[in-house]
Amino acid sequence: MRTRTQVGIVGGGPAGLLLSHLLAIRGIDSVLIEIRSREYCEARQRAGVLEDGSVALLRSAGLADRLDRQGLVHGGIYLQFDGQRRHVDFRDLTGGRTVTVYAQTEVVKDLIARRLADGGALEFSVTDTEVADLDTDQPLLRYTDSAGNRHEVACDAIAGCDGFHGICRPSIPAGVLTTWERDYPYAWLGILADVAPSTDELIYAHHPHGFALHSLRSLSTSRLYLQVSPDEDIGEWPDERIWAELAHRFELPGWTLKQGPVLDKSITPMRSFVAAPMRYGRLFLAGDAAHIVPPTGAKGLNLALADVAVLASALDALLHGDDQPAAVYSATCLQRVWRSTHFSWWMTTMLHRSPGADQMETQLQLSQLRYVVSSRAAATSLAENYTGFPVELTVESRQPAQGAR
Ligand code: RFL
Ligand code: PHB
Repeated sequence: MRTRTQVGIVGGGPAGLLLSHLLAIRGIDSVLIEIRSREYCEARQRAGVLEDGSVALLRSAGLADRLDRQGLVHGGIYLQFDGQRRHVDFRDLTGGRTVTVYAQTEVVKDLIARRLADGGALEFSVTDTEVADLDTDQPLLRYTDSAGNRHEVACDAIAGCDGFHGICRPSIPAGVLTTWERDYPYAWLGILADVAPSTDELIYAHHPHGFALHSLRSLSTSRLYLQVSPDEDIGEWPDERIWAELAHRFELPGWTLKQGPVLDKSITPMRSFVAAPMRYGRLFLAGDAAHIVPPTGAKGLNLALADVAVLASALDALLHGDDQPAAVYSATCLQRVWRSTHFSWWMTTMLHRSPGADQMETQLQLSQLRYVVSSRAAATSLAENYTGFPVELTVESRQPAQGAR
């Protein structure tokens, strides 16, 4: 089956879904394809923290009704180390900036519901995705739908929003991309638990046994993480062992960790990765397809949303004959990407214990943590990076140009 659209979007994660909406409000057609089922995408446990700028972006795109009702605004985090738990007050340090705890699963549900309500073309459970003719004005997107029909969609541009393991980045000819990569010698074991959080704001804990994070999903659901080895067998971690280790790493006199049924359990490797440029011909990469950060800085989802805010404007201009914003798309995004890559690396290396770490490494980490909680300048730097930088969004809709469809 041969069809046509303006923008072919590969991947139905936050980047691809938001892009399809931002294009639609500009009057631009898209077809979005996703290898997983809708149910799988809506249940996949991932991020939980939205920067101020991401919330403003979703709000200005008309997507924040439920986020504004159910999101939990947090004005800081706790850093725990050396037997103390210290608050970093974002509001005070940044002139009122905050983050919002609202799960990626909820962002994805809101985006899918809105695209379907608006008649958007979303195809779940596709197979054999291919992109071709990327260096022409008419790149092709091919896939097989869930009923087994093969499709070829002629596009004006393709957005590769298919995550780190997708097919878009590998479709770029060898030699075009420069990549930078760092694997960390640890992973996170994450649980979702049916229990009220034991804290009012997130706790990032440095501990001789390794890092631990207490996050949350709602006032009745907690999300907790433990640093483990990258080759850890999850079978070795029955719920009781997880709770005991969490209680140990968060231990503080007069404070107890509430425990409850574990609803989900998984291990995530930690990696920093950047590929540049984020464009080849008429293929534009966005989100995890182009870059990965370790989750310690809570940046991955926010970067994905910021990329597509820039991309939507760039594609709008491109389809109306103005190449300039598309020409600077990659450079514009990479500034934010590298800032978040550095911040995530910094948070990660300050808080995790490297296997075989010596006393020198531990003392350097503890000195840095003491500095962050005692110097207003150092705390402000953490707060400014954590709450994030503004995302530019120009949602002026244009009339489709002659022949643009
Ligand atoms: P996604 O979400 O990976 O979506 C890509 C989609 O593409 C599909 N796909 C394909 N579709 C069609 N054809 C193909 N050939 C395809 N190949 C793949 C996939 O099925 C998938 O649906 O990428 P996107 O949209 O760029 O979004 C990125 C975010 O998901 C990611 O950066 C964050 O989850 C990272 N992250 C966090 N980010 C934050 O901003 N704050 C956090 O608090 C935070 N915590 C986390 C995190 C990631 C974690 N894990 C599991 C990696 C915590 C964890 C534990
Ligand atoms: C989460 O809630 O999943 C979460 C929060 C903060 C992080 C990473 C993950 O830094």
